[in-house]
Amino acid sequence: MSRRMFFKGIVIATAGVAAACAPGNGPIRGQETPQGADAEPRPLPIPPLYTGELDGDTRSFELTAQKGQFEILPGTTTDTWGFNGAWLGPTLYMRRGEKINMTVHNEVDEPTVVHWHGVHLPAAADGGPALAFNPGESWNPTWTVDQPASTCWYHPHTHGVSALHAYRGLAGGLVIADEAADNAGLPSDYGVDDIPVIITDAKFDGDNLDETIDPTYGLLGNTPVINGITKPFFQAERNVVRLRIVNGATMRLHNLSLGIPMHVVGTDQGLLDAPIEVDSILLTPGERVEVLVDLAANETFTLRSIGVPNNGGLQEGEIADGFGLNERFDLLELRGPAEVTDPSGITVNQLVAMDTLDPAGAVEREFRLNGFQINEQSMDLNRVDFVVEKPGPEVWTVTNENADWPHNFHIHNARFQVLGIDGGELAFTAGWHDTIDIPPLSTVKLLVDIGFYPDPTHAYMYHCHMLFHEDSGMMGQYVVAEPGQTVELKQPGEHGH
Ligand SMILES: [Cu+2]
Repeated sequence: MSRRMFFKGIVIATAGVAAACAPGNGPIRGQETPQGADAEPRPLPIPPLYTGELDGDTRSFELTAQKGQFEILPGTTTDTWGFNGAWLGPTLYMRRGEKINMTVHNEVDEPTVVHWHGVHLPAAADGGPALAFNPGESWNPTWTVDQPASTCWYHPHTHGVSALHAYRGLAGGLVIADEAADNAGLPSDYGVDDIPVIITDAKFDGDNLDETIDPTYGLLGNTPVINGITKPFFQAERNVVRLRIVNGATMRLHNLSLGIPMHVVGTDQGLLDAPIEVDSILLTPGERVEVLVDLAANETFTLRSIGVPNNGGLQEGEIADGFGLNERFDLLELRGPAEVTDPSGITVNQLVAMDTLDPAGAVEREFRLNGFQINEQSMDLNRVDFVVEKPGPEVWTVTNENADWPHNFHIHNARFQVLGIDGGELAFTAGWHDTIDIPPLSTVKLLVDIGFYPDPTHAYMYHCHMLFHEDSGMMGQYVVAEPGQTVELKQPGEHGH
């Protein structure tokens, strides 16, 4: 089932990138050129599909965070981090109902931890910052898969350095499958017509990753990287192809277009009831989307980042440029098959029966995002912001109080639907999400479904997923406990790695 494409590096001299940095003063990155843009396209690497070891209904995985070297740019060897390899990680495959036995080894030289982004699971397995573990140690989280089929992903969550660890390459896809999705009639031949597209970015200092964190914009790479390399192409064998797109960039918002209609079949938290046709779709950091595309034979299509409309709602165009909202990139060339394999094109009408939730009687909570804080507070590993004491829906109202900063919002161990937005616009709100754009000066109302795994000793996070904001304190934590349970968080070092 698994298939890996190998490629040969092509040595091309890369054009130097003008350093437009004015320290402390917010460089304007809008004019920078991605490195490797002049190189010949290389075949898209497909991360190996890792199905683990299945024993009865228990699926076991082993991941090692390690250091390596990788040719992100053709002809340039760059020091990187990866899971089970030099850079990025395998695509984990698991099915609803299975017990997961995960072992993670830390072979990098800093404490790290892995968060299973989008997965509903006990807090002790969630991979929040309190669970970071040291080099040479291992961590063994376990859980039972109990959520609809979806495209999730995994990345580090070590407090203060989440962005840096993800940027160095610690990120991978995670596919949850179930029977309803098996029967939805979607392309599902991994690497053939079911293609992971993990978007990250990089900037380079000589051969190596430039890890300079800008005080305004964070780690915003000027060079888009798809499944680990710059400027890839994918040669399709079939004309109808499913793309599972992950925005794994630490700070960059991507408004994606292919020049032909894309049929959205799934969002962060699973499949829609029916496809929705779009010309473009905005993915903020952490978000995923599954789309079907119909590639005409012998034609070439380019997945592009076409810039966020209307400066993403920011008041100042110059600041929007600094956040890269007006930059355009060619991300991935999709080459149609030699001949049409599915002459009727995209024919899927009905996908799954999407879960619904009644907001009646929901607990209400309010979150105000401002600077690097939520509700005037910075992340504190010792503070529990609230306790969820009963299963059932909650209504969360999330406001971006900044006129000139983009933010988004991610909730661990949860899925939500968008009930509405005031003071801004969200182009696509259908389906279940776990991460959503909160445009400047807007208030987004969410109907939240939290996984109920009571444990008064471990917390779940909610935060802005622009990772520089999260690392700088824009994060809070909640605990799920039975009513009356005494909440007392275990401290780092008490987790028994
Ligand atoms: Cu933010």
